[in-house]
Amino acid sequence: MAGKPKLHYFNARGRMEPIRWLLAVAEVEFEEQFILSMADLEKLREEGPLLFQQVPMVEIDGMKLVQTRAILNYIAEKHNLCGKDIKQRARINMYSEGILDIGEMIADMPFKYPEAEEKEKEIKVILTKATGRYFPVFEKILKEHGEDFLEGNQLCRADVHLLEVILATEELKTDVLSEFPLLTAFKARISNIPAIKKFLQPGSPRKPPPDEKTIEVGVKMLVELRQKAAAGP
Ligand code: GSN
Repeated sequence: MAGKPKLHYFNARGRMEPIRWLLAVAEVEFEEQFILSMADLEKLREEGPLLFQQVPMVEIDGMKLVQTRAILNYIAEKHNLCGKDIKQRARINMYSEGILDIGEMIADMPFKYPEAEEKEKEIKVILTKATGRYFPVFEKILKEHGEDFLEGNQLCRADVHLLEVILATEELKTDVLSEFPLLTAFKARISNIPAIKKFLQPGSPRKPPPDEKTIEVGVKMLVELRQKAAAGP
């Protein structure tokens, strides 16, 4: 039997967090090897498994996978989280891609905009996009078909990604769902699925929002990465 998947990333949410969520929903236990310094990242790069010199990287089923969305696709397909036919899958992929786009904005924000003023501006941009562009789409979908899940009346990856982003957006503004009654009910319903309920409890592998120290280390690494990238391939 294959061992547990091993996740290589920083000790933070970032691009690995949706991967943690999907594995948790599929009830797959995993290990994490945290990258705590530039030296850790350099070591991993020298060892060769980072196809594009980037993380996340996940060791799973004898493969060393990179590219967040490719990793998510593999886990979702393996665990039947992407619908029953190619048309359902197409819609689930559309929803997932949109949700991941705003999710990445939220994950990047503390590191890309560490200064208070810039950060506040970016939070406003994110909240405007969440409530003006993304949430209305999903409120409408739920209203039109009247079902419990976004697609095919069963749990799919897009439901999981959407709950993750709703919770992350609420961390920026607690009443962000106030105009979205169906999303409010969706949040309660999906949060109550046993594997998700467990993942939302303290002590699970779910990461908290980055604290000051994590942001400081992350920003420093980003500066070093940019300098290295400018110096050569
Ligand atoms: O989604 C993906 O896996 C890729 N399209 C992007 C991965 C990425 O940008 N990884 C960063 C760290 S995670 N934070 O944003 C990374 O490894 N940057 C180093 C570099 O040289 O690009």
